[in-house]
Amino acid sequence: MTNEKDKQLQAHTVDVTQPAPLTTNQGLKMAEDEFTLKAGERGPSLLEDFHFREKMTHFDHERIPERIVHARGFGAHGEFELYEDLSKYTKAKFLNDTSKKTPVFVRFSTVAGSKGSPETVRDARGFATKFYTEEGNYDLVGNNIPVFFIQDAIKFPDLVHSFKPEPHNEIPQAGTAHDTFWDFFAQNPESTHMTMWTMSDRGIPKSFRTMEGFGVHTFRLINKEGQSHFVKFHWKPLLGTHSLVWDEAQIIAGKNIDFNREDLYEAIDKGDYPEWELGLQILPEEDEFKFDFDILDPTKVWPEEDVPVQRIGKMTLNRNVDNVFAETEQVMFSPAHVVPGIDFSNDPLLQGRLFSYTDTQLLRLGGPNFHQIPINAPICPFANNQRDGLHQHQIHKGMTSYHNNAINNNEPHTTPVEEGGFEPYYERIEAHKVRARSESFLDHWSQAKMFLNSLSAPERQHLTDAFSFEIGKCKLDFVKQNAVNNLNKVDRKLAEEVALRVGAEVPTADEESKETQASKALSTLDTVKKLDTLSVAVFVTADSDPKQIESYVKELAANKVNYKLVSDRAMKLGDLKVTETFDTVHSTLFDGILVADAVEPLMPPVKDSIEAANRHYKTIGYTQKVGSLITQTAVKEGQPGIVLVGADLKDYLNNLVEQRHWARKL
Ligand code: HDE
Repeated sequence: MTNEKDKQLQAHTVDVTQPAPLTTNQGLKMAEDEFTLKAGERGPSLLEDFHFREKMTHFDHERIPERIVHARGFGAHGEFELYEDLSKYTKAKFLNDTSKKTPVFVRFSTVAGSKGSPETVRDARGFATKFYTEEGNYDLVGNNIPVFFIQDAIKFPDLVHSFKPEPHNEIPQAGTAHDTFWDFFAQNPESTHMTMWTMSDRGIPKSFRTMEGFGVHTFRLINKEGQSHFVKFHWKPLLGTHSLVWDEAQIIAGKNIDFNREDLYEAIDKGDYPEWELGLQILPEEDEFKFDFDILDPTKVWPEEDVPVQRIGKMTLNRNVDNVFAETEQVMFSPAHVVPGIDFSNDPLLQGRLFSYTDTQLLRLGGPNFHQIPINAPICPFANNQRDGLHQHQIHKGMTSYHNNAINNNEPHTTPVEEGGFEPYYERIEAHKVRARSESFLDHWSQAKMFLNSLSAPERQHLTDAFSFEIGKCKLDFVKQNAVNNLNKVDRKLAEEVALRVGAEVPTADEESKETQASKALSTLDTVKKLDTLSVAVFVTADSDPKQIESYVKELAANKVNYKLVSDRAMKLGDLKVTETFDTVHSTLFDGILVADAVEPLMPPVKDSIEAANRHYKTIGYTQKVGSLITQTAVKEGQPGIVLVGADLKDYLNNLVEQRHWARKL
């Protein structure tokens, strides 16, 4: 299936699998590409060698600056379909016509790490979507966390400097577990709410496919009559929201640094297309001041109980990129890319973002013509009087390149609003010029407490563990103390426990937020749970009965569960292929394990895989044959998710679908 964007990209695609003579960039066919031109076989190389110089110069310039944040990312193509006409709220055409599919490109990312960093670090994740609409590109440049660390864009460089590796030794890579971040946290307590999220399970998503996405800011929807509604955007994954556990995330960072991209790539490659529903929280203008927080404050959520999320469409990612550099690395997103019917609020963080994203591309993509790069180009025509610049690909024919010209009948012309021209929302502003924060932005702790109130017991335990790990990694005692003191303003018990674990004083003052509200939507305990695309490692030996193993894997496949056969060596088992070994994989890379056979005594990596699955609360199936071996490990028979498997996997699958068995006693 090809959509308009695919066709446009195909026009720029070179199929390097086809036979073709090797040429220079000038089209000269070369007879030799292995040796430089030399004076004699053992002699010095000659400057005349234009082929060598061209090849080496190109290679020397193959890298571009990585993104200052969100450097480590992975993308895919797809489409968006609308469930219902939203013209009541917005005139954006892609949100009015349910018969149309809008091509999209999505890039997921971690924030702090550099381009080659592991993917399972604790961090927020970027979730940036470009809709190629008939009215121009609309970018929803969001994260997997609905709030942000700061309230004003001018603090972004400070925030980023605090969480990036410390400048004197470039340690640590891709993480906030160090002094400068926790110093920022304590000195800038508006970061408290988002930090609760990053320390929760949301900071270590299992897969891009199992993350929610959020536009974070309040935006506006504008209809044909010019009426405005405030809106927050959500992406809801149809596979549910699932996370790793911290010990597992750390192991995967070593075992498979590409864990998340591989998962996305393989799912799309197999045709298991990931899907998200687009949700809107819509608020009439007159309700702007109805809440005990300011709706312009990006450190606040609109509780879903107060403003329900309406699911209005579905996005499906159905095509991997052909070339990661050309597409995923060169794509650029900007929250300033809107279409008529979508507009900005006065959120001071959003306002600053409207500048930063284009600015950064001038360096990263090398000049002002980055919109002409195929992945960035709109699918609708675009024309204006901008000219020249580095990497200009268009040949502008004609004399004029200025607006208000008579020579060319003042083309290109502007478009009246009624015919689809964009004009900003007609908002009345009357104010003094100030550098200040609104008083309505000052409560930094109530929603952090609401988040805590909303977590289930295991989620809360993970959060406490994460704070203890991260603050515990700080070297400066006063930084630890200040961080704990700030936590005390959220919740006394949390501050006490963390203080104890990191060696700080338990704060004496009772300053904790008195917020009692909880919001069910903030917990992931009752998320969607499906067997589809879960993965199982089936442990076998050379002596396994191929018929029995075949029947197991057939049952897994029939339930849409992915599996790999794992043994001490790669081999054939009847008609089955054992592709993985205990050298190449580990239980952390799967949702569950099924120990169909094992050799006594258990080899250390086998035992380690079984015990890791156990302490990561995963489903462990074992056959009668290996029952006695299981007791040689830390696994306790009869605990939740520890399943004795017979001829079929019914019971095993009923457990697997739960994904984690938090009630298991370790
Ligand atoms: Fe970004 N952000 N950001 N950000 N952001 C960038 O743009 C910035 C913020 C987000 O996959 C940069 O092209 C400022 C919030 C994503 O290419 C940069 C501020 C949210 C991505 C930039 C913010 C985001 C970026 C780096 C505060 C969630 C990756 C390279 C005012 C709603 C997009 C680039 C991709 C990338 C600036 C805050 C999400 C430097 C100044 C809030 C998903 O321009």
